[in-house]
Amino acid sequence: MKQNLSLFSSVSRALIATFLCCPLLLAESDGKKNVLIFFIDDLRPELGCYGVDKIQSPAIDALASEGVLFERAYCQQALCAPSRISMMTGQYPDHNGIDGLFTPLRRHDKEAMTLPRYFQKQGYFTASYGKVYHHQIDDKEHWSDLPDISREKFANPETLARIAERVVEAKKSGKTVDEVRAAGKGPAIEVVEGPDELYRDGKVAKAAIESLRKNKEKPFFMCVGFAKPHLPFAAPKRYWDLYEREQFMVPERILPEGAPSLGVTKWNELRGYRGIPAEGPLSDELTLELRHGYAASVSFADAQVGKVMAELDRLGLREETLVILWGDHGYKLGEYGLWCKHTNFEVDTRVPLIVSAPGGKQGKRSHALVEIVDLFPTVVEMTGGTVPAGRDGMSLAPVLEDPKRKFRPFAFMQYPRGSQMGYALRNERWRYIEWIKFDTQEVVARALYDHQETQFPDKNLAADSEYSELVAELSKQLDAARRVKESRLNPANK
Ligand SMILES: [Ca+2]
Repeated sequence: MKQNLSLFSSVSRALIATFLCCPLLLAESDGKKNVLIFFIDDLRPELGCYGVDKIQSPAIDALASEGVLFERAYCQQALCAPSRISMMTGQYPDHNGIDGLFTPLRRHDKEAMTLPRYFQKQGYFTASYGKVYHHQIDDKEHWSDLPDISREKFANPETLARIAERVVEAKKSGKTVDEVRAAGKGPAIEVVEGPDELYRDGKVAKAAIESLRKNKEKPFFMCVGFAKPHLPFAAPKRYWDLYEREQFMVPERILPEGAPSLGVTKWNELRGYRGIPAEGPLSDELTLELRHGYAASVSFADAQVGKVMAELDRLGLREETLVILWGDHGYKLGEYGLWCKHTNFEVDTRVPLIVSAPGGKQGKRSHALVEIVDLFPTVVEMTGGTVPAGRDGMSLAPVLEDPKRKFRPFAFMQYPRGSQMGYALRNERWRYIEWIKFDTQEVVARALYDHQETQFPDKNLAADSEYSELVAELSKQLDAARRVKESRLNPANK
């Protein structure tokens, strides 16, 4: 069957589209379709295919030209672990119970249904390469292949030696675990000449390619996670050389007027790296260097996607493989004077998402509001399966068949801070956020941002009497949305 299909894949895509008007039909006639999902860490939806020409992302652009690009996809929480677990379970963080970085899924819930577990049950070869779950051991019993690929963040031997010295020194002087970890952080950027395999992502691409060759006869569910453009912005020099420093701008560094303090961070993630001041704003020079490094890291990750996709094509597997690429959350690069993620702002929660289904729509864009929890039912439905009960997401298949159609009335997301949970709703125009105390369920802060014209509105309108009716209506909708089964704020769970 696979051999026949590899011949089939050489036929022009136009012909294929004529034969197969509906992607779901292919799943039914074809038995088990493969699934390949790229997880890209901290990737903003700023790529060539998202209309940002200065970013060089030819491989992801090519994938977008072979599928449907979602302009308005939102993660469930702007943090690696909960975002990825919500994707893998198809459940909101309040439902699966994980809204922090330090809880592996299976330690929390041995019975949870996840995509790898589902596909293992369907007889698939299930494989995880690189940063897929935040905790690599998650779901280890449900992966057929889970190699331990080096997690080294730097390639320069001098940098590695200095880090090792600092760690030894910190341990000797009796520092705490956190202090030792802090001592082990290196610079925020690195430029080294050499092959991609100097870095983890290059090794991950290689492992995925070798696995495709080895396992091409089996139906596979393969997750390939690239750790760039996550900090440190470390990539081979040729990716830095794709850009001139002068191409980058220093963004407006002013918080929206009236933004609640709960809604912002001190971006300690970046501050922990060498060369970054412990407090206060970054200089223009450092801002531009980091923005350059982020772009270089995006192009580096993009090149790894390209290598895996080229192998998929070369092996003749493209026409029987559903390919998805998504980013686990957005990212601030100095906008609002802030860095990294960890908020409910638009820039932190809007993510890149591309779904390329064999026989499906090519080069289309959807403006439908969709959520990352929607991927679980989408992948199951597109491979001809039955979606297990208890998912919060909805299959995107109708949008994939008609990219012009609407989907959700709003996207829903959350972020915890101290003794509050911040819940956010994003509809066609507005972003509405409530910070609610866990114990009393009191709303302690609200924000309303108008995104009609911009991704970076400059004012919180929640207290403006002109918008009181709108705030009341959005508050009602948000309240209904957060009353999922296991919500800590759902009175039924008290
Ligand atoms: Ca991340």
